[in-house]
Amino acid sequence: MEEFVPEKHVQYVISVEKRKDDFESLVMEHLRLNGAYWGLTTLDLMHKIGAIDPDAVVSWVMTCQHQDCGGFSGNIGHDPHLLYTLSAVQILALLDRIDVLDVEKVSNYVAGLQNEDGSFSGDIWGEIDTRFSYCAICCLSILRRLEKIDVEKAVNYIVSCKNYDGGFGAMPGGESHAGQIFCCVGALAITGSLDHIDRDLLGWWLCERQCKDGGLNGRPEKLADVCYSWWVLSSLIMIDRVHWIDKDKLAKFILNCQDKENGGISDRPDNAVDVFHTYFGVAGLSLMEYPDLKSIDPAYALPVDVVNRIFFRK
Ligand code: 3PZ
Ligand code: ZN
Repeated sequence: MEEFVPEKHVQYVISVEKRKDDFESLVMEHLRLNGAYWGLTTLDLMHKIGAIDPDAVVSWVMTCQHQDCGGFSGNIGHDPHLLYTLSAVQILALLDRIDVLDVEKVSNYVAGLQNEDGSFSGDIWGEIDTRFSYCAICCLSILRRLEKIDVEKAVNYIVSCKNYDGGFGAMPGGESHAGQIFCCVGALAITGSLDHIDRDLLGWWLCERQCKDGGLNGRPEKLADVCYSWWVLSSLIMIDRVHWIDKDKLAKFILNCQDKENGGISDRPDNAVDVFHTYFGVAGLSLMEYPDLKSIDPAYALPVDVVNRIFFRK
C-alpha cells in the first residue's frame, strides 16, 4: 500500500517557491502567478499555509496588476490576461485579503472582455475559448460582481459548445476534452445552470476516462495523467456521478506518482515532479475525501472553508 507523504510535499512546494533561477523556474517565469496559486492552495489543503509570509505574497501579487486596465499578468513586466487575473483573485481570497483590491477596477476589466455573443476573450488580443468564460465567471463570482456581465448570454455561449457526446469544447464544434469540460461545467455550476447538462451522458463520457492503471486521461486513447484526476473528478462531482469511478484505484495511481524522497507529484509514475501535478494530485485526493486534507470546492478550485468565508463570512 502506497502511503501519502504530505510533509515531503510541503517541503517541495516551499523549495520551488524559493528557487527562482534554475531551468524549471525560467520556463515558468511568465506564469508565476498561476504557479503561486497552485503552490499556495496545495499548502492550504495540507493545513500548512502558515509556512509562508502572506504580506510578502500579497505585495508581490499586487505588483503584477496593470494600473491602466486593472488586469493581472503572470509576472512583473508581462501582459495582463484573464488566466492570471483569476489566479490573483484566488490567491487573495485564499489569504483573506480581497480588501487590498479595487474590486470595481478588476471586475470592470473582466467584464470588458465579454463579447456580443456572450463568449469571453482572454485579453485585448481577442482569442476566444470556453476556458476564459470560466476564468471570468469564477473571478466575478468571487468578487461578487456577476451582475457586471450578461450571465444569460455567457451561459448560452457555453451551451453552444456542447457536443453530441455530452462533453464540451473550446468553441462551438470543438472536440470534447476533460479540461475544457471542467471549465464549462464549473461555469454552469457557479451560475446555477447545470440543468443544461445531460448528467448521464456526460457522466458516462467522464467515467470512461479511467484507464486500466486506475488513472484518468483527458480524452479517448490518451495515457492517464494525474492532472486529469482534477478535471474529471471535479466535473463528476458537480453533476453528481462521482460514484461511477473506482476511487481506490485512482487514489493508488496518484500516490504512485509521488516522489517519496524529495516530495512533489508527477503526471505519471516515475516521471519528474512539478508544482502543477503536485497541486492537482493533492486536490484530487481532497475531492476523494482523503484523510487529513481540507476539502476543496469542485467549481471554485479553492478550499471549501475559503469559499464559505467569501459567501457567508463565517
Ligand atoms: C503544465 N501549462 O502551458 S503550460 C503546466 N502543462 O504553462 C505547468 N499535463 O513543461 C507545469 N502536460 C507542468 N509546473 C505542465 C501548465 C499547461 C499544462 C503541461 C501538461 C500538464 C500534461 C503536457 C497548460 C492551467 C494552466 C495551464 C495549462 C493547463 C491548466 C510545460 C508544458 C506546458 C506548460 C508548462 C510547462 C512540461 C508545471
Ligand atoms: Zn498533466
